[in-house]
Amino acid sequence: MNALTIRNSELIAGGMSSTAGGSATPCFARRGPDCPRGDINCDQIVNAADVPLFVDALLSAQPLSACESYTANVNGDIDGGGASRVDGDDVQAFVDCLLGANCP
Ligand SMILES: [Ca+2]
Ligand SMILES: [Ca+2]
Repeated sequence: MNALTIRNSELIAGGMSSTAGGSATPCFARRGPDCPRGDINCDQIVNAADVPLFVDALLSAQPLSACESYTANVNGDIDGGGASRVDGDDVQAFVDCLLGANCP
C-alpha cells in the first residue's frame, strides 16, 4: 500500500493490494462505513426505523457525523469539495431503497 485517503466518507487505499472484498484489484481498495447507504441506524437493514433518522439527517442544522454523511447520502453524490451531499435529491433514492428497489 502506497497511499491512503478519505473521499466521500470512504477509505481509499492505493498500491499493491491484491484483493478487496474478495475481488482482485491490483491498484485500489475502498472501504466505507460498516452500514450501507440508507441504513442510518446501521443495523444492516433499511426499514421504517431509518425513516425518522434520515429525516433528522436531511434537516439537521448541525454537521453530520462521517457515518451519517455516508448513510444519509443515499444517492452517493458529492459536492465540489469531495464531501457527501445530503439534500432533497436523496429523498427519492432513500424511498427506492426503503421499498427494496435500487438500494445502493
Ligand atoms: Ca437500519
Ligand atoms: Ca446525496
